[in-house]
Amino acid sequence: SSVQPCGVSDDDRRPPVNDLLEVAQRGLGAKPKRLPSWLFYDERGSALFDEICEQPEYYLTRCEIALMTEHAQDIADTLGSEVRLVEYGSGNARKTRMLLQHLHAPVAYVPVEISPEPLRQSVERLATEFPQLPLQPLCADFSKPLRLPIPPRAPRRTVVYFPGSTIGNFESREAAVLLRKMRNEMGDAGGILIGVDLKKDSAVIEAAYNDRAGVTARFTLNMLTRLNREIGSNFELSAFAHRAHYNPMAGRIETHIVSRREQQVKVGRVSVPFRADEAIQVEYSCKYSLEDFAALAARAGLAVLRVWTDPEQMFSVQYLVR
Ligand code: AVJ
Repeated sequence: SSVQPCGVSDDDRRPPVNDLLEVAQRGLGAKPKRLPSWLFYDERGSALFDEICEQPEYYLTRCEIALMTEHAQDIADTLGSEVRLVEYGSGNARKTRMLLQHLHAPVAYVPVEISPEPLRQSVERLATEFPQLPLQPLCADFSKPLRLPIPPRAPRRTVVYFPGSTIGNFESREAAVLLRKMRNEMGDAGGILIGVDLKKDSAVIEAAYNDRAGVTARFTLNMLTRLNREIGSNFELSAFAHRAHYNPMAGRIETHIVSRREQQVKVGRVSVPFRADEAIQVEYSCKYSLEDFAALAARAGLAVLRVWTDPEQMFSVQYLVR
């Protein structure tokens, strides 16, 4: 229910103003300590995430790209012609190009991304690849109310594209709230095309978040590097560790930054005490069965119209409508 004050930024391509110091102090003052996962995605964090996607253990991206490749035509036909595509958390927009290549007479593409540099780069590349397609980038936090740009002509429908199983980063209550927000933005005739990671052997899931090359560990700890740079905190990187465990009861990976010893960290004027082995909770990655996800969609007033999945049911791409 937080309403964005109007006129905060005249230029919607600029990143939203977030008081990082306040966010960090609030999270580190909570019990247990936690920091929001969107803090991962500064420029280096976004690059590290791209590197995670190339790790052999991180099956999500490979599975989703395979699904998008195999079913591109069917998906485009399901979305129909003259679509305005709004992508939440577009990053490098790799899967999007596969979709855009097959869409019938798309009206506009609106990438919504909190990290300005990846947004700028992906728009630059898409502009050369799709010279006919109006691009309307929006640098914003997609969990806040969005002011979508006015489309160049009236679309037949607005489709929100939310790939990558990013929905998994939200606990079920927030996930339902976010889906309902998308439902409002897409309007009566619209739809949501969403990537959803599925429940499977927990060893396979855990390996995906503990790659051998240690890229995920670097990605996790980069959050502290970012805070040190942007708010002048003094986290000592070697005194913290990455930890990701699958919680089978909750059906999710729970990622923590763990203090290797008792220590104090300066965060602005505040000195934050850590016990040895004390953890900061930084990310959930929820996994769903197809039934679980249909129930979640229903809570948001949405129905699952189509599901595309692989024979092993590793991952799914789903189309939701009112
Ligand atoms: C981009 C949120 C889908 O949770 O799998 C990857 C982020 N974190 N490895 C995920 C992530 C650690 C990723 N999402």
